[in-house]
Amino acid sequence: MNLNLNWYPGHMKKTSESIKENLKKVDIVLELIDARAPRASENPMIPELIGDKPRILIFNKSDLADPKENDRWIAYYKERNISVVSVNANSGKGISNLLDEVDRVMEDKRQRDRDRGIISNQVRAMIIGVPNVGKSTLINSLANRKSTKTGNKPGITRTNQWIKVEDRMLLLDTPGVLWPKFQSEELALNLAYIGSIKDEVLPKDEVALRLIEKLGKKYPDLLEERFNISIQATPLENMEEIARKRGAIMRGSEVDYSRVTDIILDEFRKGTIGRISLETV
Ligand SMILES: Nc1nc2c(ncn2[C@@H]2O[C@H](COP(=O)(O)OP(=O)(O)OP(=O)(O)O)[C@@H](O)[C@H]2O)c(=O)[nH]1
Ligand SMILES: [Mg+2]
Repeated sequence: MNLNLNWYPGHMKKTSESIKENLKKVDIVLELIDARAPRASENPMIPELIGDKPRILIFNKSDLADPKENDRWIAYYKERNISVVSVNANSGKGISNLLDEVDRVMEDKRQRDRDRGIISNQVRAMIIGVPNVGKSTLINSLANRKSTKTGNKPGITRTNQWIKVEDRMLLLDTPGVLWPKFQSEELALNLAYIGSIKDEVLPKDEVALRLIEKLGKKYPDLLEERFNISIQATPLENMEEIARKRGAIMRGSEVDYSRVTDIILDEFRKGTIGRISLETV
């Protein structure tokens, strides 16, 4: 498939450059990754960019991920002494754990501040992550009000914005950022499945076909159950079977590939096919 691996819109390049600038203004980095695809959604440039600034890795959309795989990933990062929490920014599940973790990670700096006579307990945190991962939703959840715009497609947040959470936190919402080169086609596809890459720049029907191929191998039972099909020999046959079951058929009984593509991507992204992890430890 001809998925453009070097796709890199201008506003995202700018954002990536501004990460460095923003870092000077904050105490801590909260990096959101998608629990369904932690490897694809972690920005490989961040460790280098942030230097010794503390970072917490936040597994968001954990409600959509396979719980067993999610636990394995969390354990994997903890074993490597990487600070990590699992949340659902929509419902607020895990938010209190996140606040505890922020306190824990910030304790050293607070002590140093107190020693120097500074008594502010305010934490300035920068929220980063790939487009559509839930950054603005998490901020609204932390602030307990709708302070930033959210939406179920990438590219909603356009500029940086500070949001105050009582007196305890100052959060910097940032536009989602992708990196200049995806490490592999598989990881790029995972970003496409979870909705971090604008559909308009994707060969959408091929992406849906590859998703069906992947789910047919990893989660055949979920596919069969959701679409009321029996797994066929090829992904294309599965896709066509789904189209027939859902009435995505044009005049002359031809499969409407564009409609079945939308059904597959939409239902995967909403989690209606089931709780699915695209990557294993
Ligand atoms: N199921 C589920 N959906 C979530 C969760 N967090 C966010 N969402 C949904 O994901 C979509 C994107 O959320 P946003 O908060 O706009 O994402 P963002 O990272 O700010 O996106 P950009 O500003 O475009 O970079 C919205 O439809 C949210 O409702 C979550 O934990 N679980
Ligand atoms: Mg946003």
